[in-house]
Formats: sequence, structure tokens, C-alpha cells
Amino acid sequence: MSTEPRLIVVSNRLPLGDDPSGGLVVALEDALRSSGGVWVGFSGEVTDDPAPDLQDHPGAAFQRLSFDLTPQEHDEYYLGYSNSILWPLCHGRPNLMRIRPEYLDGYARVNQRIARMLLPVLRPDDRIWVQDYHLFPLAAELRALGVENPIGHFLHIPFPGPADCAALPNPAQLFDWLSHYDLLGFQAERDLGAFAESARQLADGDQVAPDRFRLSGRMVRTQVFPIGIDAAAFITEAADAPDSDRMRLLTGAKMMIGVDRLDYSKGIPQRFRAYQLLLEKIPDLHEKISFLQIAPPTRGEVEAYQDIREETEHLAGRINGQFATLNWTPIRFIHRPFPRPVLAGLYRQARIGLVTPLADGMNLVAKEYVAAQNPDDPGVLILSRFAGAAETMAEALIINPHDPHDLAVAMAQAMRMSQAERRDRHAALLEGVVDHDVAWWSRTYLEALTVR
Ligand code: GDG
Repeated sequence: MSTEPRLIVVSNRLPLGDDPSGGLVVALEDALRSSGGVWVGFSGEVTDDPAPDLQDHPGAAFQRLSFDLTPQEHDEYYLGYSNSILWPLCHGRPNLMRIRPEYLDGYARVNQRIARMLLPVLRPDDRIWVQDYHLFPLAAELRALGVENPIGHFLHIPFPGPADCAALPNPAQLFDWLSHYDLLGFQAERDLGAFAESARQLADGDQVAPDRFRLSGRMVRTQVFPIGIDAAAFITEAADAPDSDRMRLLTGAKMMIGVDRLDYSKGIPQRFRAYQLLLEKIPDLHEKISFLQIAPPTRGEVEAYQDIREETEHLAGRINGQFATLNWTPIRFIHRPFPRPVLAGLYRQARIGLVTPLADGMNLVAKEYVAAQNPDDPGVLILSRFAGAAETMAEALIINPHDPHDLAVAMAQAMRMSQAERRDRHAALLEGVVDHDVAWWSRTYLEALTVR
């Protein structure tokens, strides 16, 4: 039996038992298994009777506390405040925010409800680890109920700078919520810097040490913990991927791949325009390069997501109309998810991995693409400087996604890069992905949370 204090993980969405597990789920389940505890989150069900449900996790030494949302809560807390205010704000798109007072009410109410349902399962020495922007107020709600346990927060997306934070109806409130945590974790130095600057300018925050802030009269520790993937598992999955899942390219073209939820932060239209420019400028590449973009749907109820879908479909159609031949489709745009092992095999087959977000907390696709490569004949990662991953993946071709010329030049460079250079860059990237995997991330975070 472990002597560590128990762990309570709270995330917006509880992973489903039969989820194709991503690295984050595996790492958090491992941490829960080693110390025991509870994973708390939304069940995914929208119902009129949202009673919480506590169950043992099948075959493991921890429990799951799931709750449903009412239709109103789903609209106001999830689609509203979380994804129509905080998401665009944190991704530098305050113009896409839809500010409505009822969104804030619903967001506060759901966080309060989660705090109340957590109270009866909490033990005095439990550590509480809150994930992401849906749950900023949770520590304040728990403290109001008398909870004194260590509470940490990890933000998976970028933290907004002062100019963007100022677009919130009440910016100081965000910092007041955050002041109730013991530890605030960020993906990148860039986010810690933005937090420090915004806290100073908008909430009288006082940086008393490199990793310590006085906020609303309380002390909060801050640290950067770049998230990783389950590298060992992904390397095996990609190497074992069956040939039958491979993409058949009639002309023997080299494949370029993009894999992203269809989100306006991911820079998909910018990527399409750069590809169009490449094909216009270098006709020699016709039939030699083929672009596969997998973009499963997400948050389709929010208007900005309907717009991005139309824009991307339109662009893909135009590029194919302009350049396709009887043997060659320049771009395949697939608006559906694929199983993880198929993705792993496609990454391995692709000569170029395109990760070009306009803003991104980390971007795990960049790390998955590197892990999936054959080290003897690896592909080239093209990475936006606006992904958190760019801070630790300098051997990628780092580009500015707003500049189609810069991106098209990188595509051409990747197409003709020598095997020796590809191997050197890949070896350096792979070392970082393996050393700083998701188990390292959760271990480092929990050690920091435990030292109070
Ligand atoms: C947030 C932050 C941060 C994608 N399509 C399919 C599929 N995926 C998987 C990818 C990858 C994951 O989804 C996407 O991860 P990202 O990191 O790219 O992006 P977000 O979803 O926006 O995540 C981000 C992350 O949190 C972790 O902290 O890195 O910055 O925005 O694993 O492989 N998986 C399957 N089929 C698909 O079609 N199975």
C-alpha cells in the first residue's frame, strides 16, 4: 500500500472506460493508481437530473466521481464561458468572444457544485490537482467550504497577456480565482511571463521570488511543466502499424500530414494557403507531394467553429480544383477522427509533419509525429513558433504561420532535406520527447505540489 497522500484529479471531462487512451489519461491514471484517490469529472451526459455518481475504477485502486450537466449548464459553463470566452481569449482571439452575463453565472455555479460534491470524498491529507481553464474558480469554491488541502492547477492552453486579459468583463476576478491555489503550472515560459505581466498590471500581483507571487494577499507558487506524450507506447504503436492502414499514393508522391481538432487556433487555413503558394511557385512538386489533413470535428455548436469548417472546406476544394490531375489529388481533407494506431502509422509514413497553430498551449501532435518516425529515414517536423512545443523543439523547422511564404519555403526545404540532416534533427528531437514524456510531467508536477 502506498504511503503517499491520495491524489484527487479534477478535469472537465472524465475519460470514458473505453476511450482510446491518450497519453494524458494514461499518466494521470498511473499517478492515481500509485497513490490511490479519485478522478472527478463530467460524464459527457447532458441530463435534467445531474446527480453525481461515485464508482470504483474497473480493476484499479482509485475511484471515479462523475457528474452530468443540465442542458443549461452545458450551454453556459461548457459552450459559453469556457469555450466562447476563455478559449478565444487564451488563444489571442478576443474578437471571437461572446460575452454574456449568464455564461459567468453558469460557470461559477458548476464550479460551486463540483466543490460541494467533492467535499464528502475528501480526506485531510489528500492532494488536489485541477486541470485546465474550465475549473479556474474551483480552489476558491473549495476554500470557501473550509478545505485546506494543497490544491494545484495546470493550464493546458496559453495564458493571455495583459492586452487580452483586459477584454474580460472583470479581469481582476480571474486572478482572484487563481490566488487560492498553492501551485499554478503552465506549459511554457511564455505563459508564465504572460501570467506575471497580467497579474502585475491588472491585479496588483507582486512577484516576490522567481517562482512566487503575492496575489489578493495570498502566496502562490508558479512553475513551467511542459507536457509530453507516452513516448514509449507511441514509438511501438507506430513501428507496429499494419501496412494495410497506409495511404496509397498512386504517383509515389511524398506525404505531408496535419492532424488537428478543427479549431480556429490551429492555423489550418493558413497552412492550406501556404501549400497553394508552394504549388503555384514550384510546379516541379506537382504529383510529388500530397497533403493529408485529418481534422475531427469539435464544439460544432459554437458559431466560430462552423465558420472555420466552411473556410477550410472551401480552400481545400479550390486547391484541388486548381491543381489536381487524373492521378493526383493535392490535398485530402478528412473531417472525421481516426483510431490512434492508424494515426501512428500515417505519421510514420509522412515525409513532413505540419504543426502550424496560431496559438497553442503545447501541441502533442508535434511530439507524436517525432515519436512515430523511423529513426533511419525520418520525416521533417515543421512547427509554428506559437506552439508551446517550439520552446523545447528547436531542431524542427520553426516557422511563422501567418507568413505563407515562410511556410511554403519550409515545405520545399523539408522535401529536399538530406537524409543525414533529417536524422540529426530527428535524433535531437526524439531525445527530448522520450526524456520529457507525460510520466515525467505528472511526476514533476506532483513533487512540486507536495513541497509546500
Ligand atoms: C490541449 C491544448 C496541449 C487528433 N485527431 C485525432 C486524435 N487526435 C489527438 C492527437 C493528440 C490530441 O488529439 C490533440 O492534442 P493537441 O495537443 O494537439 O491539442 P488540444 O486537443 O487542443 O489539447 C494543447 C494539450 O491540451 C495537452 O496539454 O498540448 O496545446 O490545446 O494526441 O493525436 N486522436 C485520434 N483520432 C484522431 O482523429 N485517436
